Amino acid sequence: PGMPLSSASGTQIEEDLAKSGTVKSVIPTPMRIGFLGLGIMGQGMVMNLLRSGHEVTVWNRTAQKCRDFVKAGALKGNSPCEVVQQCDITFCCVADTTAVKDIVFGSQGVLRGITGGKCFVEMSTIDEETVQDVAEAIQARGGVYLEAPVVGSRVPALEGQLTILASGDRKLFDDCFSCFEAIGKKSLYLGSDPGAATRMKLIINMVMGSVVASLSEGMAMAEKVGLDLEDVAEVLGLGSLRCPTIIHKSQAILNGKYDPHFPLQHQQKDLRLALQLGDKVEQPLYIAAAANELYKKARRLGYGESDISAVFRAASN
Ligand code: NA7
Repeated sequence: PGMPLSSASGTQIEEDLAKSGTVKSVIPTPMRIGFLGLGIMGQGMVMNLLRSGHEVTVWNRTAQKCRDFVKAGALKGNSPCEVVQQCDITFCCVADTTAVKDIVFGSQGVLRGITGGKCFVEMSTIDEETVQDVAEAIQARGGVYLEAPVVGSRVPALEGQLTILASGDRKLFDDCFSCFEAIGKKSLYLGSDPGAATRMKLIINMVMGSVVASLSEGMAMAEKVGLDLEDVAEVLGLGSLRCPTIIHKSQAILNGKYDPHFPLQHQQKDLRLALQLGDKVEQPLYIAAAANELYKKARRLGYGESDISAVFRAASN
């Protein structure tokens, strides 16, 4: 527990981790853990799994992103299939539905490695239908399925402060205990139904998207009517709107610094998926629908890979 990273350290992600100063005492499961996807979220999660003493085998489509993790003690798999074969529990956290389908159903994909009892945990935020397809395909081969999308962006991922929303196999949820302890501050089991955690995640991110879109419009209008954005940010921070999202995103807008904590294109994807879900159950979503248009415009302006706070550029355009 609390195992230090290897002496071959000194990577950017380890410097970030060192700054975070969070040390948890976790008793790591002896099960072999696989992790597919070393994007912004995967990087923080894998480092925290390693730091707490888990044995982790990583794979990422762009293989050079594995390098820092191998230096920090991870093993490297050559394909999703190989990772699943070598591990007891394999987590997957990648961009979107297309990425998940490639990784699960592809020729060297997860499914090819699934045999009786192998466990797969889907952490990407994707649509409900794909979640069902993946769950059924894994189970049809005798595998065990859990979905566990997380709430939180780059910094909570680095600090092991994510909120884990899980649904699917209960025993697998319990077996993930030490992993969830390492990456999160709280994990919730929302039932055995694949899709429940995804629905929760989409609602949470829908609210987030609307809040940040509204902040952007406010800041854009403030600029137009001749107010100092620094004053606006200060006033926002003094009242009941004082929360991490409003504070951090208003600072990002103020400084014009949009390095991605939560990529804007993922926020727009989540709004799109939430709108689809609303469509299915005839829930009107006026605010989210309008916010979605603003994020779409921001993507068109070239801010897809920037932080969601860059939606300000669409509002002020
Ligand atoms: P990032 O930082 O945009 O990273 C995306 C990851 O997904 C990255 O590892 C990509 O690999 C991978 N990816 C994207 N497309 C594919 C395909 N087609 N096949 C395999 N791998 C792919 O995302 P975040 O870490 O911020 O977010 C991950 C999820 O959590 C997402 O659903 C969010 O909404 C929540 P690459 O390095 O580009 O080769």
